[in-house]
Amino acid sequence: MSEKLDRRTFMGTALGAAASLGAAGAAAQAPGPMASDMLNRYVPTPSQGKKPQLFRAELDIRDCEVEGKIPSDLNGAFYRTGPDAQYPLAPGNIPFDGEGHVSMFTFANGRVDFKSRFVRNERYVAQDKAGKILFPMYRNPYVNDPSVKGLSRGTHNTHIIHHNGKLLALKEDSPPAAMDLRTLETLDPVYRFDGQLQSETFTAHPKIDSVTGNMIAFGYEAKGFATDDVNVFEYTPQGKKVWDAWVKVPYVGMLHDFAVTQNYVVLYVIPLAYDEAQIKRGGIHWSWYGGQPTYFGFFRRGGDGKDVRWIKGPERSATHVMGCFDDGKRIVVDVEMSASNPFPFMPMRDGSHWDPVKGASRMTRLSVDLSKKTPKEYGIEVLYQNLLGALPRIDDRYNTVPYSVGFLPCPDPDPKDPAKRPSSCYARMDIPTRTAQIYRGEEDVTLAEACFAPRSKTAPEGSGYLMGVASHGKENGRCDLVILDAQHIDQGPVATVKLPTKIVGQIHGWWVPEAELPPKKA
Ligand code: V55
Ligand code: FE
Repeated sequence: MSEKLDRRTFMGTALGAAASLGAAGAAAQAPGPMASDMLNRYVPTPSQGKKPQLFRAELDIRDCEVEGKIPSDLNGAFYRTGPDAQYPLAPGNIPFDGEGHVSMFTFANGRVDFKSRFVRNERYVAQDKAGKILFPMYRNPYVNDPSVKGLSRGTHNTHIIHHNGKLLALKEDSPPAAMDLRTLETLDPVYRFDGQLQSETFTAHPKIDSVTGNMIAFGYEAKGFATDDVNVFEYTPQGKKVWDAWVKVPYVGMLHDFAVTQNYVVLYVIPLAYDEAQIKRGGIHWSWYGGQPTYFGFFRRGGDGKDVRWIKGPERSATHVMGCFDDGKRIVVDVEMSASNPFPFMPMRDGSHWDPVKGASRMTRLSVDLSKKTPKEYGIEVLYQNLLGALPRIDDRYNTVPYSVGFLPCPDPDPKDPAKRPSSCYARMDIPTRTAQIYRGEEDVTLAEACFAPRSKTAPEGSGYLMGVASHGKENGRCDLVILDAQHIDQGPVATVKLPTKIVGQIHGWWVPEAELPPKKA
């Protein structure tokens, strides 16, 4: 590895700049073939050698500057969230522990307003009062300041969704926080669905059923810290719980996302697992257990979970599900998959160095043959060899059913000058044909996860707009929101919302059409 790419430099940058997490970054400062492998996920934009600074600016910008024209059929709000450390992270802590800061672009009749607010959850409020960090280590309750006993540790920095008239801000170690869809005011810092939520945790990746509109979600470590219990549940759009089931996992690994088809729920256990010795040393919750197996677990929706079958597989990581379905013969789950630990800031348990090649993800199809009574293995097929990247999205109307279109932030799969920093791109994947259309971002730009907004409720799959935040490395991270015609992303933006500043870095985003938003307050 070259000087510039050594682990310490890389980690230093990665740990410091939680405010600017993106899908590409630090590694990209260094040219060469390795750069594109590392240009993969949640790596901050280059801090250009400067000491990382806190961000924390809550913003209101009315009638943003726009280049091009906002399409007349794009009305609603694009929400996004990410970690924005309230106080400097404690030594050894990781950027995933920054406090959740939610932002929102509201589109109405060609006009765009921007607003951002921290989630005023119990942790934020307590730390604000104390003027310091009280939860110093990612998911390690033993090092908390004694004053926070009984408070929720949730940062709500990972995802936001609309459910039953509320914006739910999510972190997988805690119940959601409920926010006002228009003002981003925190309405309930520990939202338990009017007492219906039994699990102590709630995933950052609920799914909306493509047929019923119900929300299916789960919590892992559901009976408390480091427990092997998972609770899966389903709520109507009006917030009534209609189903839940409990299962036990083979070991306590990170269950960041899951798959829900019309008939099945799939949990995929990866060896980024609970590390008790590390916790006792005051470290973070997880480390990567090299050589340990994965488990693909599936069970019927609507059942009691007792039918769960766990299929053992090779060492792999899979964090996000792109799409999934079952067709009676197979369960198919498309995921971002890497050979080993995808996160440079998650420790390797054996003390080895993080490997950027083994940590690079590709969209990969996992499948299980349902005709076999006890399937002994699950299939693994890489869908796109040449696209590296994480944070895939689809047209969310196809969450639980067969789908064909995916979107992925990725480094240029076909760079003109391989010695230069590859540009940050979006791919629109046509999955049945294994082809992709590419949008190449401007030079020196890092593109965050994209979000799809359908042209209308009944528009065909993938017909609408793809939007994502582009941060300009040479302008101190100043951001634009790029809006592309989702069917012709290679033609470049139809409109670009120009912000005067950088904004909080994004993990995930969510589109809410105008018809689902409450009336605007005066
Ligand atoms: C992820 C993000 C998190 C986390 C666990 O893949 C997994 C993402 C932003 O926080 O706590
Ligand atoms: Fe995620």
